Amino acid sequence: MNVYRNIMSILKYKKVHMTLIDPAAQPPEKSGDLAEKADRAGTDFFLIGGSTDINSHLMDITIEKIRAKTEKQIIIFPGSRTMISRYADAIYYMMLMNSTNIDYIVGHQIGSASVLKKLGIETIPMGYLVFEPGMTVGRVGNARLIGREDENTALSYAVAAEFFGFKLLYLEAGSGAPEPVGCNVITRIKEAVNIPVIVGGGIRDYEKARSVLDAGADIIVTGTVVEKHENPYIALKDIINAI
Ligand code: 1GP
Repeated sequence: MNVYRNIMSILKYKKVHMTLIDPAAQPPEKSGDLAEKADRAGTDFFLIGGSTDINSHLMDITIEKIRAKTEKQIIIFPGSRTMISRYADAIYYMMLMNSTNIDYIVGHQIGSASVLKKLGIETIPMGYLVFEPGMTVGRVGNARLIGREDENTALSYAVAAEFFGFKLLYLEAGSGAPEPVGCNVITRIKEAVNIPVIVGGGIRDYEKARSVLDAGADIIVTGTVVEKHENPYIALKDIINAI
C-alpha cells in the first residue's frame, strides 16, 4: 500500500508513532532486534536514517534485517544523497528549509532524483525544520536554528512549507535533544497549516510525548530511547501509551 495514503488513513482515527533506527548506531542484526521490540510495543512505521553518511549497502542490509522482524512499512529518512535503498517502502524527499547550505535545500535532492526515479520508490515531499538545540543534524545540515519557542519564525517556515506543496512538515529539535520543540510553536503551526505535523527530537517518556501530542502533533518520532534504553520495549510502550 502507498505509504503516504497509509499514514493519512491511520491519522483519521489516531495519532501516529514512528521509530527511528540509525543503521550506523549498531550492527544490522541489532537493528532488527530493536525493530522487533518496537513493533511489539505498537509503533506504526519505521524510519531508517541518520545525520552521518551511510552507504546504500548498509542501508540495504539493515532494512533486510528489520523487514525480517516486522510487517510495518519502512521509510528512509535520509541525511544525504547516498542513503537510498531499493528495499524501503518510501523515502522522505525532504528540504531542510532553514539550512544555509544549498546542498541540504536542493543539492542532495537533485543528486538522488534520477536514481529514485529509476528505482520507482515512493517519494514523500516533506518540509524539515530544525530548531534549537539542533544537535548533530543542526551542525551537519548547517541550519540557521529556529528558537524552540520562536512561534513567528516557525510559523513563516510552516506556511511556506504548505505553499511549496509539501505533504508533511517535520519539527526537529535534533536527535538526543534534552527537550522537544516548544508546545506553543506546535500549537501555533497546527492552527495555521493543513498538513500533518511530525515532531521529533527529545521525546523520551510518556509526559513529553503527551505534551507534544496535546499541543497538536499528529506524528511523533523517537530514536534515542530505542537505541539507548536498557529496556527499549518498556520505554517505547510507555511513550506509545500517550497515543
Ligand atoms: C531525530 O527526531 C528524531 O531525527 C528522533 O530524536 O533520538 O531524540 O528520539 P530522538
